[in-house]
Amino acid sequence: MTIDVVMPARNEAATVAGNVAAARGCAYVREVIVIDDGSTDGTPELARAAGAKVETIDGSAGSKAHAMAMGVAYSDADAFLFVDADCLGLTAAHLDALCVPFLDGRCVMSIGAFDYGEPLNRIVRRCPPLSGERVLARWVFEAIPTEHLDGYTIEIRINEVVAKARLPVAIQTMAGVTHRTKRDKFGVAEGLRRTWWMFRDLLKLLLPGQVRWRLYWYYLQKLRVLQG
Ligand SMILES: Nc1nc2c(ncn2[C@@H]2O[C@H](COP(=O)(O)OP(=O)(O)O)[C@@H](O)[C@H]2O)c(=O)[nH]1
Ligand SMILES: [Mg+2]
Repeated sequence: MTIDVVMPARNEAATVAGNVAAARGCAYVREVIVIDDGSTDGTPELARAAGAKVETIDGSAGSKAHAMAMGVAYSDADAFLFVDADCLGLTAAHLDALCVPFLDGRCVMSIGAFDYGEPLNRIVRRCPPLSGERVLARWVFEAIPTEHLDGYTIEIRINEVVAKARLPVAIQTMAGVTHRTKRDKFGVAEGLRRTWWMFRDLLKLLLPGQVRWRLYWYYLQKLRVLQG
């Protein structure tokens, strides 16, 4: 079973090298592929210097979802470990721990949640997971219809494929891991605006004809929460 890391990155100069290093240190990873998309801050150069293979998308209609699809298309791996380029505190040990239940065959997708502290983590582990840090079989990603590859909703679309097939997912909190928030990256006003856009896109998924509510029930029934 080969696993490649796909790391979508747009203007993540502050954190990309550290996350590439963590990904390269993961014992189960073959290659780290960074998909850059119009970065203007040296992100691709920093990623390459840290040992990643870097592909740059030349297109203005990009999104994180399209970058992920591009990474999958570039690679012939059996499975993908998606890692955001803006994580803080992420180490190879966190990624090893994500891969183990997946490689053991305990789940078709293994997710790492950010550490919000207890008791919040217990709740977060049971919410519809939005975390970008996850390892999954190639077929899961390829089962997402092309028209569902869109911005901030990609994680929910991945969940949808797995829940529809009634397959188990494992989730664990990655101790000490968070990310640079939109506020950190863009300042208060622009950060709030972008956070609103994200929630707006996610709320649209609740409209009729989008993601069915009952899939969350199927997801919960098959969920393996590794830390209780
Ligand atoms: N290549 C590419 N990466 C993107 C794009 N949008 C976001 N990303 C990356 O995807 C990851 C998650 O995006 P982020 O904005 O942090 O989303 P959030 O964690 O939900 O706030 C980060 O590594 C971003 O740099 C994009 O349009 N193209
Ligand atoms: Mg982020």
